[in-house]
Amino acid sequence: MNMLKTALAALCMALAPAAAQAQQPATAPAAAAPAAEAGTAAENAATPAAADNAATPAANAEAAKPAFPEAKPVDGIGQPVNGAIGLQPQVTKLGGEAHWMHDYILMPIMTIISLFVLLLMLWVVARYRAKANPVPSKTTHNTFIEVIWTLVPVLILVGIAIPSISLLARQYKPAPKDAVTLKAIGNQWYWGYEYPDHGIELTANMLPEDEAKKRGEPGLLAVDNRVILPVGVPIKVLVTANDVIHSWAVPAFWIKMDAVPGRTNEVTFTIDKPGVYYGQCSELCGARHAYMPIAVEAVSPEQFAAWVKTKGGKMPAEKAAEEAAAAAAEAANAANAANAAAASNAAEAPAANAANATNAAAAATGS
Ligand SMILES: [Cu+2]
Repeated sequence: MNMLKTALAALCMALAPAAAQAQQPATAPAAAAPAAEAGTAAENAATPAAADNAATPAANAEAAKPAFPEAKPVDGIGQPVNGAIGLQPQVTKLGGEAHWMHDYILMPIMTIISLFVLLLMLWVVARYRAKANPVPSKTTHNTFIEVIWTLVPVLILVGIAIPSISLLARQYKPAPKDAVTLKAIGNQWYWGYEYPDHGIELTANMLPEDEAKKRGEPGLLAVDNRVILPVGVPIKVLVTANDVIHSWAVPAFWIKMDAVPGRTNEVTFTIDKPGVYYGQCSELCGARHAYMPIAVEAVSPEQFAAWVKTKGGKMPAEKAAEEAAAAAAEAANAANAANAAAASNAAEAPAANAANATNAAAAATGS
């Protein structure tokens, strides 16, 4: 009996680590994702080489090397700087306006009000202390001062609200029809991306510190698959999540949008300058919240089209042209079929007439 108990205990202990591992479902998709991505990368790398013989030197390189050369990030652009204060340089028009409003309207107003209140308090403390002012005034109301201290803050707030609300409204203006659509999907703990109009999907996992350093990228911000977007074209980002609330945020674009499971949030911006811009998940989403960075590389529209090709995707115009060609071919086939049917009908008609005549003759003879 004791032997049996010991054996059972040993078995339980042996199974325990396996059970513990089975309780971490989040590790599995995250680990599976890079593997799946590697498969896609290999396929994608194979496609252009097979498609046209005039392949770029990059496509001739081993499959592990990306077919699309990644740009090097520039220090102080699109990434934080040690010891810096203030906001990152903005590369979107609305970001530039918001940055200007922060620096030249909000900060001066805040500074003036804080200093004014501080000086007022210091003056009151000094001037009306018990020693300097032994017989305090019994005044309880002063209508003029009360009107001033109500009216002035109201005017300041209205003055801030007018440009602020108009800026906010422009930030949430729906994207134009020709916008490039990117879908960003938050997962514990990586970002998935889709380009629904181009037929591209990718996942972005953080690069290990040493690998990031090797590539000349900042640690904790570099990813294995960057999001590539064209400059000068409106971008529509649809943000959602698969598990918990995340947030897709890129400071250089002035963008921070919550990624909520079961809901799609939309945000629009136009990037003005090519470059590499980093961001991070900005909603506390779990143990590895700090390790799901965002890296966007903005390139010229021509380079973007080339990248779409290396990923096995198609530009919407190309897709539309192909669809139109297919529809035209189908219409031509239908027309051919109709002609053939008409021709065979025409051939059958005299025969039918002859048969009818024979029948009529037989009937006449019969009667
Ligand atoms: Cu997150």
